[in-house]
Amino acid sequence: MLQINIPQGVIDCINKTDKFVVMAHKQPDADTLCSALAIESFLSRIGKKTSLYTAGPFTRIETLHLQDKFKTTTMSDEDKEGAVLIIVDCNSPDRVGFFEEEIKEMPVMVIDHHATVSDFGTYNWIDPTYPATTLMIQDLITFFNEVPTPYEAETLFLGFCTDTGFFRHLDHGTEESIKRAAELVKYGASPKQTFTIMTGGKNLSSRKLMGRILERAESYYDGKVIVSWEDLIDREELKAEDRDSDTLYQALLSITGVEAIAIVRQESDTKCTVGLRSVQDVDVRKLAQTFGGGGHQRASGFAVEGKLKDIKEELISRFQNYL
Ligand SMILES: [Mn+2]
Repeated sequence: MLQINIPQGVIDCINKTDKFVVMAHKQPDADTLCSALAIESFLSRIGKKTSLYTAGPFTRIETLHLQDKFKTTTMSDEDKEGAVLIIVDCNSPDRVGFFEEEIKEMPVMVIDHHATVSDFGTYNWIDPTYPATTLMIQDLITFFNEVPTPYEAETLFLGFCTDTGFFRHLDHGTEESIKRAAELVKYGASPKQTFTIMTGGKNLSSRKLMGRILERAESYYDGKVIVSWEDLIDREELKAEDRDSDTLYQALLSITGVEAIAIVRQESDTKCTVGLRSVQDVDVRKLAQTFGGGGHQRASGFAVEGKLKDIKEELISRFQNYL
């Protein structure tokens, strides 16, 4: 059961502060961007001075239309002077990218639903029972006896839908989240338009890249684990940037008997990133943590130095401890 349980320090800080810098994490997804946009919109309409930043880059198709609302350069003194920094959807300083150094002298408020808790932040509101950070922002607006504007409702709904896989990741006991989503529809969000933003905009090369990754998928541990990969050559040959991870993960997770999947992506000759997903019980966050990554129980990832082949083999071997 989701309850509005905002720490008093966060509320007091919003009440007594006139100026905020709102920041989304680096390599932003829709949840962090939409959380930032909605809280910025809310704070500015209750009379606060605000500015919006992220280190970017904007790579996810469903976030491209949000890009021009954010500053992606070093903070200006005008924005920074006397401001409290609000960071949404992450709770460690390295997740803000190149801003890490310059935010050190600022008071920081962290609003996040990830379980990894650091002592970063002067005012923290961290609650992993929320399925999306946007839902926390929605509760914050409600707490201040306001309702979302149509723009805020639409924005909050997009963040909520991307983090919940358009409700697919919501299990029993999530009726409070769905009630809040219904409120957003009441105040101006369209599920139909949101689904189009989330699933449209693809190009042929991304489908072909997905085809290659599916073709290469191999099964381990009696079919419980599926691992596949993509390398630099794939992306160069296909001129593909985006592989549409969500659709790809879905396709592999839907195989009978599969409990978890991993896709290794070569980023350079010496570096790879790995995306992990599980159907139900396998805790892929714990597995990702052994490589220095993190995330959620059923969705996690990490970046690691090494050759694609070696990383893949090490990953397959470490899986046995988590099945
Ligand atoms: Mn999130």
